[in-house]
Amino acid sequence: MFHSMLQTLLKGEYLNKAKIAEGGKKLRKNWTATWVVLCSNQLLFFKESKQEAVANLKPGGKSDGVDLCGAVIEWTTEKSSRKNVIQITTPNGHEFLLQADHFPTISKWHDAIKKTVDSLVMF
Ligand code: I3P
Repeated sequence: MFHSMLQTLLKGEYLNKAKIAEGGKKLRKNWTATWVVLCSNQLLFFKESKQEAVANLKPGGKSDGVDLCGAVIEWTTEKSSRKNVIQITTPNGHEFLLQADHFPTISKWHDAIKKTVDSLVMF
């Protein structure tokens, strides 16, 4: 992925992430602490430290991400026994859960991602 033209909307932070479906197919849940960065139209996930993540934002850098265009973001109490869980569902059937023990942290990410998704609807 080429990230250099993307504007970073919300700087990185460690959140717990679990991908629970890919292409509509349910996956075994595996929570991992992931460095998450919100850009203009996508959410980027990094397994490494903050510094490596920043280095990887350069062209040719490696990351995993989710295109937020057409995505749905919602709070969920059904998909996990954990508290403070948000779910992101993409039009191609990928489902991710993001969670943080600190409610204001995840709430901030929910609001920022929702704002981004809403802004992309116009394009
Ligand atoms: C899962 C693990 C997850 C749990 C999930 C379990 O077991 O305990 O933490 O999700 O619950 O299946 P395993 O490690 O054996 O795969 P939560 O922590 O989000 O509840 P689930 O099957 O109800 O999703």
